[in-house]
Amino acid sequence: MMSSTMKKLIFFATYNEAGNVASLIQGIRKAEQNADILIVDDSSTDGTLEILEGMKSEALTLIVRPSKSGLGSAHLLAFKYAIDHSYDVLVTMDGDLSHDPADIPRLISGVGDGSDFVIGSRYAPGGACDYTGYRKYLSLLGNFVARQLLGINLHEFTTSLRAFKVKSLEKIDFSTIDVSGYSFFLTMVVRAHLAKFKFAEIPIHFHERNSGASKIPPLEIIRAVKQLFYLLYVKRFKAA
Ligand SMILES: Nc1nc2c(ncn2[C@@H]2O[C@H](COP(=O)(O)OP(=O)(O)OP(=O)(O)O)[C@@H](O)[C@H]2O)c(=O)[nH]1
Ligand SMILES: [Mg+2]
Repeated sequence: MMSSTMKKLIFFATYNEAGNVASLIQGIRKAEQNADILIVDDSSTDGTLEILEGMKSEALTLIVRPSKSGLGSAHLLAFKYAIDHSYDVLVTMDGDLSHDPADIPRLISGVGDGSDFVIGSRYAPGGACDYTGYRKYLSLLGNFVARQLLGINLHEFTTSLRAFKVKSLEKIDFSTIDVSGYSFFLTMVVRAHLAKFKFAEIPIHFHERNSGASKIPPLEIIRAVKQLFYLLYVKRFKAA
């Protein structure tokens, strides 16, 4: 399908991103004039909501949940919203300007060219990640180990900058996906692999969050390792 005729939805989740959302929305509007935007905010307390309310338009939908309910469940809500509103393509990203909205058209083209799942990849040739210190090595190692253990030929499993063909998302049974942690992004790759999705990796440059604080709980890494072994079991012994 031609990128220009597709009905497009760009999604990101926010929790206390007051320093980032206005430029992010402007960046998305500049990169994709004909796309709708969906934001799921979990009752931010730093003024994010007031900024979002001020930027609302027919093309920008804001869903506010009553309390912080996790990133995975926010992404799942976006999948369902895209399916229910008959979008052709869904782009997901972070709300802290780590992902460059200028990359969106390249991701959407990947879906236009026939992929079901296009991954914005820091570790594919040509990609880059601005993490420093232990986070740099943790992220590199995590993605390397996932590739080796799972035997899925991708370089990036964990970042949220992705484009989906919405029709293909309908094939996944979301009721059996654990959305409680950040390993949701890894889980989605494995489930899409089992559902025989066609993948594409597009190199991206991942920036440090622009402003505000990280929401990853430090214990998340242990949960992610646990989930990786669980997924290994799922991949070996179960069908999608
Ligand atoms: N609605 C909602 N958004 C969340 C929640 N947790 C994180 N987010 C948003 O999800 C995006 C990614 O979260 P981050 O804390 O930046 O996670 P990260 O990018 O892996 O970590 P950093 O590199 O430290 O920024 C950001 O836009 C957050 O505001 C949540 O529970 N609910
Ligand atoms: Mg971030």
